[in-house]
Amino acid sequence: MITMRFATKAIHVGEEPNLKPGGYGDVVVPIHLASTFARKKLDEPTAGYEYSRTGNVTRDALEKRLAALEGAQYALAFASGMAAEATLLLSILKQGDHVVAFDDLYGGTRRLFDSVLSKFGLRFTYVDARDSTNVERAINESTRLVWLETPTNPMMRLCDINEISNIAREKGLITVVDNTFMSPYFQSPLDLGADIVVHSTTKYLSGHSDVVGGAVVLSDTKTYDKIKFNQNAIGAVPSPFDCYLVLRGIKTLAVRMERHADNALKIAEFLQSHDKVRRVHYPGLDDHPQHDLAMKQMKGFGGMISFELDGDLNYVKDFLSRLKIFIVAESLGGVESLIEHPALMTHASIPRKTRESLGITDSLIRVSVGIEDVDDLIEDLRNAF
Ligand code: P1T
Repeated sequence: MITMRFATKAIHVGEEPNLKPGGYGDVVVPIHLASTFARKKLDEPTAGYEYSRTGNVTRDALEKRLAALEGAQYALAFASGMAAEATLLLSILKQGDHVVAFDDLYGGTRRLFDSVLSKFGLRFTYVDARDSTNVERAINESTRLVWLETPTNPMMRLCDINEISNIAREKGLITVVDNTFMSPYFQSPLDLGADIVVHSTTKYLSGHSDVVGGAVVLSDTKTYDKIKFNQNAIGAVPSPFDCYLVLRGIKTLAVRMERHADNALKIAEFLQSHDKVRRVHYPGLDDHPQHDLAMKQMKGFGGMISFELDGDLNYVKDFLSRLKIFIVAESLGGVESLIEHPALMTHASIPRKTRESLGITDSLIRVSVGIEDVDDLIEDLRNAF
């Protein structure tokens, strides 16, 4: 077997042409639409698949590729990032279990924890995980899991995956990292010591804002078996067409991520120099308080920036309405540049007080920098100021 580097795996793993007798040598995996699979005789097994909720050819190809990119044994694909998160936690936790989580998380993740899973007896404590000792101090005898996002959505804060995974492992806890913002191209949490990675494949992995999906990636067989059981039992699986779209998007992940990051650094520097901007949060800037950690644990700084405008909500609204290329919309990671207002959009479900204590004020804006010509993007921002 030839050793493949990242960009090669992103194109080939899971999609090897079948040149065995009966195979057609497809260069692109077929969108395998069958919901069910025939058996010759009741007591004879099927040819490998029974029912597409349980397993599907196109989904298998995607799961193989996702596992390869994160350097893992297994991946499980889901109908959304939230479906991946919910199925994961329902699979490995039980009533009374306690989770320590980074306080600055995607609003939907906090909503899942606080408004859904807490009703089933799971308990959550949020800490500022920029300081690993805050995580350590929050662990109690019921804690089973540590949940991290790094960089966080939307404040672009980092936590030390290796340091926190070591603390967790010593206490027998599982560490989960939501790697959506970096994608496997720029960050490899499992290599840094984490146990499980989750993704919203809606974002950089698919890359074109045309599909919603999620994934759980890991190497421990026992844990995989539990999640696999619940992937089928709960059933929040992606359609074969959605799997195809994510597989197709992943092929260009390496080149897209490079361009996202190049553009983002230039835009972050432009924003930093503008007198209508109070602060820019981008881990690639020298003055990001955790720039050194970013250099240590990430292979690039990604395409996400947040910044504080020097003005009130009305100025923010006017600024957004004057943009011509940036599209005002939730989500991120697509080829087109998106811009949004976390307090009124992605993080609106978090109570105002909590939001503001995290820094998600009315003047905070989040940008997902696309791969357009960066000079056009900068001109668009300049005109809108
Ligand atoms: O949207 P969905 O595919 O269900 O993924 C949820 C999710 C999980 N984790 C992170 C870090 C995310 O950013 C998201 C979704 N985020 C947005 C829609 C957003 O605009 O931030």
